Amino acid sequence: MVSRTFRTRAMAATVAALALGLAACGSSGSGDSSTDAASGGGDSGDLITVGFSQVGAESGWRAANTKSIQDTLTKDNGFDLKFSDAQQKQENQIQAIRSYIAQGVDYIAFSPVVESGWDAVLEEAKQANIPVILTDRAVDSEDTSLYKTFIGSDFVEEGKRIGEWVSDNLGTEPINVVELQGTTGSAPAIDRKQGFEDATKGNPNVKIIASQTGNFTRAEGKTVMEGFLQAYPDIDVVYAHNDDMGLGAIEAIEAAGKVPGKDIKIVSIDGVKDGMTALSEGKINYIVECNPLLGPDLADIIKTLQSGGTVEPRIVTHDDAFDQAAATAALPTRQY
Ligand code: GZL
Repeated sequence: MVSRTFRTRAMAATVAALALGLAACGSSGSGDSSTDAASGGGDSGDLITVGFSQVGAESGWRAANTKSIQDTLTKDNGFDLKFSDAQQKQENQIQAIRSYIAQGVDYIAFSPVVESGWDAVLEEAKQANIPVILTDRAVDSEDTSLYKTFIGSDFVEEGKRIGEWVSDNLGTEPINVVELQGTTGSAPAIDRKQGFEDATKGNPNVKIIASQTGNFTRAEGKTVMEGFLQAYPDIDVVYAHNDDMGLGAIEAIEAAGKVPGKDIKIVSIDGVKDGMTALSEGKINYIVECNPLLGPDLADIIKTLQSGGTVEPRIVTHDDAFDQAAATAALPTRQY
């Protein structure tokens, strides 16, 4: 399948070749008025300075996403990466973005911990002529000129795929579902909930009896699941918005003397190694992947813009889905 990402890469390669040609003629390849390249930007010589504000280190997915970005935006690849961890606090991300603006970086990229509250700081970046790239999560700003592109998965689709599998495979009889939501106000939490509801609303057998945030962490997923087990004696399915909360739910279910994957089915999203291992062991029943390896695409996007090219406003990364057999087959070669 030729993903949009592949198309971006092909376009970047073409534009980069053109830029090299122009450079050979003594031009910096600055391109036309559509160029978003901010000249200079710090004391990094020919390196492209990029300020990246990461959500935090809350999950296995986030660790893989951070590694992909740090392994790709290296000096050898032409980048000077300034990286910050916001510990899942929006105020820390806003502070980091303002710091990057003050440093005069060439580009700012970030994964917004929540959808709202970004217009002011993104307007400051725009006034400073620093292009912004959204990775992983979206913002709800009406003004799409505040950022160059949003690259990440389609979270509504992920929730729908989970809901369709639950409806088709478990919803043949009445089932009580408890939902471990991601971080309140975050795009993945909002959209994964919506997608699941859209996919299951036509099946009267599927009933969501409780829904609460576990903030995408294993510990909080376990705590919330312990509460659910206390409050609801007849839980059939756990819908976890990410593997880490699903793994926390496994701990709670086992502590309650029940068998995860059998007494209580679990479905989740991400496809990180620990989640896929639990799936291959039958403790989780189905996983929809959310590809965290966004580093190469981010590098392609920046190089395309730096060479005077333009990129699509929305780049959707490809996600696969796994049952137990598929997880067992995929594990030996998984990159994360
Ligand atoms: C999704 C990403 C989510 C993951 C979680 O793209 O933002 O945040 O699903 C992570 O594991 O914490």
